[in-house]
Amino acid sequence: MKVSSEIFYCLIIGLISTFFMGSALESYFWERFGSLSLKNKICRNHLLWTVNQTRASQCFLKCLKGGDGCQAVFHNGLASTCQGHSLVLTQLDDCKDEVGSNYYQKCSSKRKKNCQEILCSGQHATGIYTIYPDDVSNGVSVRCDMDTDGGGWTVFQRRVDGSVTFNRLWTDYKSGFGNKNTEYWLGLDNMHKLTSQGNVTLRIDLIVPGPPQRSAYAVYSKFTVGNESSKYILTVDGYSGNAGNDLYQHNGKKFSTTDNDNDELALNCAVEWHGGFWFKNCHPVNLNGLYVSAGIWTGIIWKNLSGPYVSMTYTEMKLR
Ligand SMILES: [Ca+2]
Repeated sequence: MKVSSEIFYCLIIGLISTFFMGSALESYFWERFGSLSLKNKICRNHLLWTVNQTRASQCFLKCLKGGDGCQAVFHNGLASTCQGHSLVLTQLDDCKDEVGSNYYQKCSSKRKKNCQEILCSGQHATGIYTIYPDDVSNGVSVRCDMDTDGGGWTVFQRRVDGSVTFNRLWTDYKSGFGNKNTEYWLGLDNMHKLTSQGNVTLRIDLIVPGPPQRSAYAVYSKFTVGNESSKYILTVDGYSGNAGNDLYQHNGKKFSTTDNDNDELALNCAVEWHGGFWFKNCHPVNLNGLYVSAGIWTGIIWKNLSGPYVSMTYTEMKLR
């Protein structure tokens, strides 16, 4: 009964929204948010308005018609309340229990640009999906992390077992390489497309070998990768996490590979440290170094966690 009512909402709201949105020619459906436990919760994050409304379909319509940036709603049929929110919630900040409340986000029926939109379409399993980073490109196969902090993360760098070499030339880093099921690099051109439309968060998950083995993460609320003529310049800011803010020292740096030296060292950092990265005069962070190297600074380095000697055994860099 629950499923059929959601399909009903999908069809009806799709038709109604096409009617009301007119020239936009875009329809929407509504996805009950699955990855976070927001059932029987209500949250104040990004709250736009609250109205009395018994029916979920009317609550969706108010959000669609408002022209106020409404992206998601909390609806409580028991309490007859409808709240519009300007952003899709991904963290359980400022939330409290409220029996009968459900959270829904507005999902576009267009081609999915990233893993957040894949998640919104109701696909909640971590795995390999096809996304369309802009209107002109063909589909790109990517790994989506649907588990970490609400999911919807487009993974663009992954090291797990050393099966793929990251000591590669400019054209490989530009276009991407590796295997999405094990280790891969999505490619700088795609990373530029995925970050050039603003409001992108970077997350990095790491495992530091033991004993005892431990995990750590860093989040940057601002993240962009420039285009090729800027040498894919890196912008990161707004750190949070427990790994340390080491990557901020790479903010504003150009990408370098063994055959394309754009760093601030007389030598080429990519040659010295065996992989492409946004080097300055080398690195507190080098996640494309040699897998589990025993050398000094040659491994997969996050200085605050590893110092120069310890190489991470697992990395994922992802955006949302
Ligand atoms: Ca240099």
